Amino acid sequence: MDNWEDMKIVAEQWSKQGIEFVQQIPPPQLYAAIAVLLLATIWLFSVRLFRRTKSNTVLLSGLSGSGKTMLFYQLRDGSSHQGAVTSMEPNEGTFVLHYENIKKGKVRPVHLVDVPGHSRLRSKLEEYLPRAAAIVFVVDALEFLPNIRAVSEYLYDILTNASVVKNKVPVLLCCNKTDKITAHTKEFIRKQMEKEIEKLRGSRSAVSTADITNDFTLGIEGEVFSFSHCHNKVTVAEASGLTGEIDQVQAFIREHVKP
Ligand SMILES: Nc1nc2c(ncn2[C@@H]2O[C@H](COP(=O)(O)OP(=O)(O)OP(=O)(O)O)[C@@H](O)[C@H]2O)c(=O)[nH]1
Ligand SMILES: [Mg+2]
Repeated sequence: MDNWEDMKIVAEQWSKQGIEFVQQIPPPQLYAAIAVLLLATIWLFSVRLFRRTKSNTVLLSGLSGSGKTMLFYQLRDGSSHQGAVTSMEPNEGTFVLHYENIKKGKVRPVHLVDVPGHSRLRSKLEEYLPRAAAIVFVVDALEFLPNIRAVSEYLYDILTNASVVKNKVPVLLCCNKTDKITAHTKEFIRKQMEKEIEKLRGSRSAVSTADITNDFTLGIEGEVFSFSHCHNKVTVAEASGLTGEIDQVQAFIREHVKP
C-alpha cells in the first residue's frame, strides 16, 4: 500500500513539473513545436496514403505483330479470342488477372494497357508512360532478326524516356511466340539486343522512330552496353500468348502491382 501511495506522489510531482515546464516555454516556441509535430504527422499520413495509391498500371508495348493484344486477352480471360488484326486504339482494362479469379479473396486489380505497335500510333505510349508501374515489352521471338533494328530502337526510346528513368519503371523483355520451335531463346534475344543498342548509342542523332523524346542517355560511358547498366531493372522472360504460357508475365505483373 505504501508503495502505491509513493508512486502516486511521484506521479503528481512529475505532472506538476511537466505543466510548469510547458508554462515556462514562451508561447511562440510552443506553437512552433506543435506546428512541427502536426506537420510531421500529416507528412507521415500522406506518405502512407501515397504508398497505398501506388499506380497499378502495366503497359504492354512492342512492335506491331509481336502479340500484345493476344497476351492482353490471355491475361484477362485466359483465352486468346483475338489476334491477327492490327490494333488501332489502345486496349485498356482494369481487372484481376484470369488465373487469380480461381483464388477467392481480395486481390488488387491491375490496370492493363495494350498500346498499339504501329509506328503512327506509338506516340500514344508517351501518354501512358508517366503512370506506368511496370512495362512488358513484347518481342516476336520468331521474326526477331529481321526486326532487330526496329525492336531495339523502340526499346531504346522507352528506356531513355524521362518518366521511365525517373520512376525507375521495371521492364520485362518478353520473348513471345515460344510455342514454335524456331523461336529464338530469351538469352539470344537479350544478347543481340544489347549489341544493337550499343550500336544505337553511338549513332543516336537519328530521329526517334516513336516520337518519344530521348531525355536520357543509356548505359555507362565507355563501357559496352548491358541491360544491367540501366537505371531501370530490365529482366527477360519467355511466353506464348497463343498457348497461354504466360506464368512469367503474370509473376512480373504481380511483383510490381502488389495484390
Ligand atoms: N505462334 C504464335 N503466334 C502468335 C502468338 N501471339 C500472337 N501471335 C500471332 O501474331 C499476330 C499478331 O498478334 P497481335 O496480338 O494482334 O499483335 P499486336 O502486338 O497486338 O500487334 P499490334 O496491335 O499491331 O500492335 C497474330 O497473327 C497472332 O495470331 C504466340 O504466342 N505464338
Ligand atoms: Mg494489338
